[in-house]
Amino acid sequence: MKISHLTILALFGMAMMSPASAQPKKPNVLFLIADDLNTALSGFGHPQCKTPNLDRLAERGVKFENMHCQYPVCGASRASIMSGLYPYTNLTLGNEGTLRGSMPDVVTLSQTFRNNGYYAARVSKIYHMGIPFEIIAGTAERDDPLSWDQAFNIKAAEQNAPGESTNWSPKDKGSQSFTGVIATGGDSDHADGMAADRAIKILDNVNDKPFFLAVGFVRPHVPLVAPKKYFDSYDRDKMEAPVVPEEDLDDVPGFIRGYKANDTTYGVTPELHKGLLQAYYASISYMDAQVGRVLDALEEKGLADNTIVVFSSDHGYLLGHHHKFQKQHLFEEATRVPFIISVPWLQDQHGRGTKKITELIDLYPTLTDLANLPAPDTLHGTSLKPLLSDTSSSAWIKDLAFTISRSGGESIRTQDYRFTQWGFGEKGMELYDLIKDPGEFTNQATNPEYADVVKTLKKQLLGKREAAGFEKNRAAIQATVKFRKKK
Ligand SMILES: [Ca+2]
Repeated sequence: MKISHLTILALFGMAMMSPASAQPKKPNVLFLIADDLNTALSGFGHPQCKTPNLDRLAERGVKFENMHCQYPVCGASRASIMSGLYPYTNLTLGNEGTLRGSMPDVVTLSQTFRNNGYYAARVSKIYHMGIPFEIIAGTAERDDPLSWDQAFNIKAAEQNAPGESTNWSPKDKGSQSFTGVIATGGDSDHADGMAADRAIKILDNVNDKPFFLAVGFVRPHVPLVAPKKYFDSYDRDKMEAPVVPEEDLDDVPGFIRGYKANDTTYGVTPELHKGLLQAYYASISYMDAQVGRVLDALEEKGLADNTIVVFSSDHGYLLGHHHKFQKQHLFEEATRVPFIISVPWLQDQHGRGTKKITELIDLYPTLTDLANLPAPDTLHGTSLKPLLSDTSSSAWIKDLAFTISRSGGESIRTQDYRFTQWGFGEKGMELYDLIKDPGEFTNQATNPEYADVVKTLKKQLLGKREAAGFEKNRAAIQATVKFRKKK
């Protein structure tokens, strides 16, 4: 049969007109997660921190600007993401133990992909790893082997890397202090560069089998180690600390008031604060550059059009907000995380953001939905897919995010309020009116004008924790939660 020039031209024309990428039958997944990263991304409106590569990803994806973790500490949050379950059900309540140890039959996110013909691989920290110890040792003791076909640990010097080291929080002399290292050497001489190298090597070797590749970056978790050029991109003197009313903590329940407070735990002066922020942002920019290297590799290998890319963090982080630092708090800066999902064949909303309330447990059903895989019917989350096609979709009905923490802390975040209780309701409450007080500075829990709001939100919180598995597992939960000892 003779094919005419016209036919060829017509076929060529059709190929040119077809969308840049059609929905692949078995899309790949690249899941990137940073450690202890709050929403300090330039693409999320941060005025000082620079994240050009994540911003580039956001331009070809959707930003979730009201995404909250389920527990603002590494181990519990990661177990929640990977199981798709609230911590009250998966019983990973902190950094102790393993997900599989508390739920032997759990089918994790990547395990579902494995069970459906995917190659699943882990690079560095996906489940909890103690940082810096486990990077120095090259281990991942709380990993879940059933989640992966292959797993690669990273071994780096961390705070022992050569360079100029400073502890910006002199009252904390331990491994979780804000120690920054202006490191000598290049990207690949330190942990996140090594993780990117490994991820790129894996992408070099993927064959026809679809993949689920999870890459865990450990910055900006302390120690804040990054090559010098990333420190040089920030002028230390110009770093701006959060503006916090002096009396902010006066109305916080006494039970939790001093927890990780600057004056008792860190000793960060205004001058030291600038150095601390420079080190945190330098670590983010270093991590961001490694994300960029992996994204470039995806493009170069022709995999970008059929790979879903997700970027997030395990929880937020306080940097002097509320005169406190780090994690396990139940303020917005600790529960909220950056979240970007790029689906190449769903392009209409690319570059947009959504302020709809979403939770990290929504990731699991989203990815199985996008890949057309069967998900366990026990998952607690909801597929975000409607928001990927319409960022203001009325089909999205989730109206609160549920986050728990140490000391029986339980918090719900609605569009208008945050309501928190401590000691499972016995150690005080906080209510913040986010419309009038987005900084969460004035606790309205005992203000009579808000009595009805407290009543409604308390009822919602109790309903949510019941749905999350509280009553069923009450004894186990209360045994695991350590109350802060009164001094
Ligand atoms: Ca306050």
